[in-house]
Amino acid sequence: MTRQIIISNRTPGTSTAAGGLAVALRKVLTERDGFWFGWTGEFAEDPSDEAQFRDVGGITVGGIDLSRDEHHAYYEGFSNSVLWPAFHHRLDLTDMRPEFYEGYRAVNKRLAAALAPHIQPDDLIWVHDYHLIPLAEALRKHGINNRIGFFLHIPFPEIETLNAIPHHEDLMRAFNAFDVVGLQAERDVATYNDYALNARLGDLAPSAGNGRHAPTVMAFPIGTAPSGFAALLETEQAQRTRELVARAMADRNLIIGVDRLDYSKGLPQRFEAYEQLLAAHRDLHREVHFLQIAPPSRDTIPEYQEISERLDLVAGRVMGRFAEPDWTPLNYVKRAYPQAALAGLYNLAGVALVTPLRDGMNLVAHEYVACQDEADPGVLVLSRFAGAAEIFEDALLVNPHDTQETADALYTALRMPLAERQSRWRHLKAVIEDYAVDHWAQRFLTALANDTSTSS
Ligand code: GDG
Repeated sequence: MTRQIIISNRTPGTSTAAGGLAVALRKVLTERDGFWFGWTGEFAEDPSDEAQFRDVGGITVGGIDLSRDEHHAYYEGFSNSVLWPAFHHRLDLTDMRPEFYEGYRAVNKRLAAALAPHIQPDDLIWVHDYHLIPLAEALRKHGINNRIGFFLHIPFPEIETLNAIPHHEDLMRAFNAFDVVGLQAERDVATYNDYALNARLGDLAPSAGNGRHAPTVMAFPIGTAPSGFAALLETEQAQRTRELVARAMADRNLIIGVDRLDYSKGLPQRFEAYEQLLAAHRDLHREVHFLQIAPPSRDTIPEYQEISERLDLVAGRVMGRFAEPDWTPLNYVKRAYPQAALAGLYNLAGVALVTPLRDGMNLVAHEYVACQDEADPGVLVLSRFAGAAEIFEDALLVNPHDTQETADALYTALRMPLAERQSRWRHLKAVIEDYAVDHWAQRFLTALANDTSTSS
């Protein structure tokens, strides 16, 4: 029987909050034999190359520990100080130290060496995200000829930006060792193909001698688990959160934002757009409230501390300018909330502001749609630069750099008649169901299983 192997930087731990992605991938593993593999999440001074396997809630999870130096170069370094900013159009925030790429390659090589002995000839291998681009190439060196797929959760960069990444040809050549490369959006596939053509990636492909062809590159837009969110809305936690916040809000209309505190999410611009809205529309004072939930993320990296401080300043300015003793226009919390509490808040909010400067997909947009009631649905204001914009035609699409445009869309959303809200929401609801995360997993795995680009 074909087994399924899933590989990602972090593996699910016993305490991992069950996000849609984790749930969908776990489901894949409960339906077939196989295991999940990656970094254990543990540090060791002199880590062993032997993979450790254990049972985590009924699925098998394997991995290796890393040394702190390895982790620094591979994770904070090349993955999150080069690839993440560059792939999100922020070359100015990169830190391109040569040892980062070496460390990144070395960790991928160690993961491959630890994994290779556990692979059987019919196993399907699915690798996730930018931390692991060289993994298939490293596995091939161990004689692994299995079908290997890759899914990139973040956007694919513009060509000129990609060209500015040291070793970009070496990195891009590593894609050729996969059979299927899945990207979030058609825009990403178009850029990948352009790069491949311009850089003559075909020429960079490992020679025909090893019998491999260029990978199949396709868009597989990821989604959420709409029925999971519907079920969360029924929980006591969701209902209690909704009630408490509704009471505090009186009859004000809630605008919500939920984002990891990351510079790609456009939070300062979003706060400025809200500031412009309040400056232009006195009629909205005391009538609206903006709640931004922004759990800290990767806060050992200086650029993440900077965005956090910048946001404190903008939030303080908006408060100082517009707050009244009996009205706070803005509530900004740097903390994570349980998913059920989020569901309750999504349900209460009349508008979701999802305005990243660039985003692979953006699952918050899907989650917000999943949590609306047909009788009184809210409006989604969405960045054109999120992958989600390709599938959510019925959102109000904005350029998040243009804070005036965002402020105008916000006003339109707050004043939108019920019939239009319902009609837009019905279309959006159909879209999130179409792209539900388990369909996404099935589509990818079907493409991987049927792929014929590997001649054996
Ligand atoms: C990457 C890509 C792509 C947020 N705050 C809390 C919380 N969250 C959850 C949300 C949502 C997830 O985190 C964020 O997902 P996004 O898709 O918005 O963004 P990234 O984290 O950047 O994800 C992105 C995604 O991968 C999947 O491929 O869509 O483009 O960048 O699920 O709900 N969850 C809880 N408490 C919080 O306070 N429980």
